[in-house]
Amino acid sequence: MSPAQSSASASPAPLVGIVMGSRSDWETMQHAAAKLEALGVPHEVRVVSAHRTPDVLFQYAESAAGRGLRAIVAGAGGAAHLPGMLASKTAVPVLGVPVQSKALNGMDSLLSIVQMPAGIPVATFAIGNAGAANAALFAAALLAPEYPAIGAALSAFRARQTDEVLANDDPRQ
Ligand code: RP5
Repeated sequence: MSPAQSSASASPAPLVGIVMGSRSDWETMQHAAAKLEALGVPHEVRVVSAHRTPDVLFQYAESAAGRGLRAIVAGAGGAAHLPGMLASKTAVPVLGVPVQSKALNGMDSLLSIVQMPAGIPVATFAIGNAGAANAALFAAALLAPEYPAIGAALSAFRARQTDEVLANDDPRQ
């Protein structure tokens, strides 16, 4: 599934924006899109680069609240400025996903995203696929009080997850 296909299937009225610094981040960020899709959370997916398309970044952040976005899941790798720059231009909560970089295994991404100065918060998740998935689950949790169907889908997901562990609790089998 490409970012464009995921975006098309999410219409109308996205509540969550998934953005990433490069198409190469999609391998990681598709795990966020898959979780939102599974929970029935309307979302959109875009490539927005802090370094290569800074004007698009500003436009995206400045229009986010007005377009109804309630959270932005932002993934980037290396000198990962995207989540912090988005957060500096919008009050919509930004959930940062450090993409696992080739050179430094994502430690550069993690530190770039997590070490925000006081005043502009970015909620930072784990490096890589787990972080992408958890950022989506967190966005769903933010929406759950206002959207009962999302809350119910989230509860069902967690119950299934628990049941799967309980049903397979002998690692030798
Ligand atoms: C960052 O640079 C992107 O978020 C990506 O993780 C990294 C490498 O980008 P590409 O060179 O693969 O486009 O801005």
